[in-house]
Amino acid sequence: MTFDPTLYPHRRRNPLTGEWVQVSPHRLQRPWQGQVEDLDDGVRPPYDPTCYLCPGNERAGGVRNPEYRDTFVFTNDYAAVLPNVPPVTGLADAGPRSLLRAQTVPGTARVICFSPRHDLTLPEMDLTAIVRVVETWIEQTLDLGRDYRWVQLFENKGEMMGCSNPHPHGQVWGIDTLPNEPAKEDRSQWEYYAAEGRPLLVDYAALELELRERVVIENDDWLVVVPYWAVWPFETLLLPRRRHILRLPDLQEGERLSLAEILKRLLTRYDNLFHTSFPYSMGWHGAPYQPDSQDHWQLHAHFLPPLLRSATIRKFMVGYELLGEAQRDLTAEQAADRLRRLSDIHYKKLT
Ligand code: H2U
Ligand code: ZN
Repeated sequence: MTFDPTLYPHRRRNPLTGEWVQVSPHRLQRPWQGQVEDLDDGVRPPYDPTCYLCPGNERAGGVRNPEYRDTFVFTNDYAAVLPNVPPVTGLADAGPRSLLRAQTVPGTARVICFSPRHDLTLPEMDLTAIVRVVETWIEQTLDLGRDYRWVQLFENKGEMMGCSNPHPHGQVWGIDTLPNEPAKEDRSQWEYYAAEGRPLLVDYAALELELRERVVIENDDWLVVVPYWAVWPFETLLLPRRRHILRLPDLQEGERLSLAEILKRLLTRYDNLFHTSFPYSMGWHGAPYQPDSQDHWQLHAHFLPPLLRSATIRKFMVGYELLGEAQRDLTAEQAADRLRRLSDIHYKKLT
């Protein structure tokens, strides 16, 4: 027997987190009689008088949105983190009481409306409008990076991902500590940099460009791959193609434009995969704002979509995933191949 990754179960290691994922490609043929998600692909109006994100409408708490024309950012009316909180008291350094450990983390949570249009999503917006979203991400990173160590930009898209409103929007949180995922990535990138003298993700991008087994799309500045260690069926990683870039504000003007271009192409392919407005959580990871050198970091974005086989069948993270480790059926190479074969023209434009 010789090892064939498309036939035999195996584990792959995520070098960014140190975690392993179980890959079980032989399971792909199993029948599905479980949950089928409802489709939420109804046509929406460009303006919805009941939407709390549309221009001119009133939000919970009574504040009225301005008549904004491109992007609009406001402090979350139900912010999960707050700038001023008293320190936790009554902590013990040792003994059983030290098992009850807590910390206060000052933070700010904001909502970013991507467009005044209630009926659009990022892939359906034109390039100029997507560049404006990129610029807003940059402005927010600069602004919150002055006060906080970590700036987390993210978007939850689709009801399946718990998104509360179809109006195109994302969020940004500034917090004063590294959350779990960036903390793992910080450590792994630091260890690799210490051992190899080059940033982990700079080397990884070069390797994927050489192997070409998991590349989905690329342009002059950016690369999208299904990472070797992907957990979600159609998970992707968006990386600078060659240049070492610490954070979004370090992008040159041309890179902002090419970023908008590759985002539009990637998200269009996602929509085209199952002819649906593709749900996902996405987010940016860049170097933390801390005084010491952050050269081990490389800017990147994760796209984590739940869908597995159709617009209505999702991957569940349950059982073994929750209690053992993450598991997938389709290999990263097979997923990249599916995404690579799709068109850059949105399916809604073809009919
Ligand atoms: P989602 O990205 O998960 O859809 O969250 C949207 C946020 O919008 C959510 O965190 C906030 C919610 O607290 N929100 C407001 O700030 N004001 C409102 O009037 C309603 C929702
Ligand atoms: Zn709206």
